[in-house]
Formats: sequence, C-alpha cells, structure tokens
Amino acid sequence: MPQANPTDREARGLRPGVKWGIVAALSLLLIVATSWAFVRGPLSGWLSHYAAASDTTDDNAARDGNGEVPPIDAAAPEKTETATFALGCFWHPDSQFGVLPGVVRTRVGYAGGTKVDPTYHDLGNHAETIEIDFDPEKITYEQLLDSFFTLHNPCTRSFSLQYRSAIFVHDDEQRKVAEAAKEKYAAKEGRTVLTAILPAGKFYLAEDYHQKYLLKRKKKLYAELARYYPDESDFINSTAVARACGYIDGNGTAEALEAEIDSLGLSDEAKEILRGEHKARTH
Ligand code: MHO
Repeated sequence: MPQANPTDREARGLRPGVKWGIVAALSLLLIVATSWAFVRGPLSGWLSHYAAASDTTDDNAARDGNGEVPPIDAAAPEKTETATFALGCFWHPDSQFGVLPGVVRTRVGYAGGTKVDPTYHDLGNHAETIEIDFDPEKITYEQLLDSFFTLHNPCTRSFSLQYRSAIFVHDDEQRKVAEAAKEKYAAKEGRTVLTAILPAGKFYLAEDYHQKYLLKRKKKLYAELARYYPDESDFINSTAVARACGYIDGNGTAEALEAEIDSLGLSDEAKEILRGEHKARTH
C-alpha cells in the first residue's frame, strides 16, 4: 500500500474520519457550553422567580432563639407575603416601611441586575432594593405600593442603575396590582411614572452595616435590641428592630409609637430616648 507523502496529505486536507471527529467534538463542546449558560442564566433566573412566586414564608427566626424576645416578636404572624421595591438609597425606606402596621420584617439588598454576588462597592447593574415581609391581613400590597410611590420621586430619571425605581413582582397578582397602582399614580400626578415593573429574581442581602442603618447609629437602642439577637440574621428579622429603626427616624405617628412602645422590649431609659428622637425628627 503506497504511503501518502506529506505533500499529498496537505493537498487532500485531513482524512474524512479526523475531520468529522473534530466537527463532532466542537459540536459537543458547543452544546455543553450552551446548556451551561442556560442553566446559569435564564433557568436559574426562572427557578428563583418561581421559587419566589410562592413566597409566603413561615420562618420567624426571631422566635427560634432560646432567650426571651420582645413581645412584638413573640406575636409575629406565621404567614407573611413579600414585597420587593427599589426606590433609591435603601437606608430610609428600611425605616419608613419598618413602622407601617402590618409590616413584619424588612431587609435591604441588591436586585434587578445580572452580576453574581454584588457588594455595595461592586454593585454591577443591580439596584438598591428593600424586601418587606408583611401580614396581608393587616396591610395590603396596594397600601405598600401607595407608600412606595410617595416615598420617592418615580417621575424623575435616576442618575444611576443603583438608585433606579423598580417594583419586583413575585406573581401575576402582584404584577396586576402594581401596574394599576402605577397608572393611578401617573394619573394623579399628570406625569409619566418611570418605575419599572419586573419579575422578582435573586435578591442579594446587603452587608450587615446597611441593615437597620439608622438604628445602628443610636448606640444605646441598638445595644439593647442586639442583646436579644446576637445573630445578625435574627436581628434583621425582628419586628421590634424594624419598628425601633423607623420611630428613631421620626416615622409613624406619636400615637402608634405609644401604642406599641411597651412591646419592643426596651428599658425605660431606651424608651425615653426613642420617644425623644421620634419627636425631634417627626416629619
Ligand atoms: N452614601 C450615600 C447613600 C448611601 S445609600 C446606601 C449618601 O451619600 O447618602 O446608597
């Protein structure tokens, strides 16, 4: 059998067997890469969306500790629903939503973008976002939306993705209510509302120092509440902490504060500080 010399082989190109082998290997590589991208991208997005859609949660971490907890936390409802909003810097919304009757827990974080594991200083295309667990028997999603629209200016374009206005809906019902609320607000203002209404995807919890930021500036109150909750995640999940963070910045009425101040687990000295700060800052 005559041996093909190198010049012949070059002239003929690769043998068909080798050529098809390479094509098959490349196709396989392409299929694997595409499936991986799909699993990491859209699929994980849909999965987290649908996981979030049935977002009634009964985990009340505040009650799981062995120690005593403030009465308002011991009475937290089993079932809550979640609202997720972006409305600029999340420090104040954490306080403003935290005092609304029916709001059980708040937490701040990053959502709406594609960057994996964002941080405050490396946010990628995420927006500062607040998640609110609420008792639907005490406050409706629509009422939360009324607060959402009035607590920021949704008609002015944001300088940055970080501070954009968005409602991240957890199911079709929330989407319908959010769209109607946006139309109602636009009609009332006679202006275009720029708020985006998007499916809720992954929410990345922000760093500890951003959680209940305004309360953490008040050392005495912070220390008293932190004593109940040495674990930061329990601290964040406490209704007493959410309320204290709200009242300390002057949110809510003086009557509401008086009605629940004894349920927050504070000493007399801390209660006086809270009353004083609330009065001084009432908007
Ligand atoms: N540091 C900003 C806002 C902080 S917010 C968490 C400021 O100057 O108020 O984006």
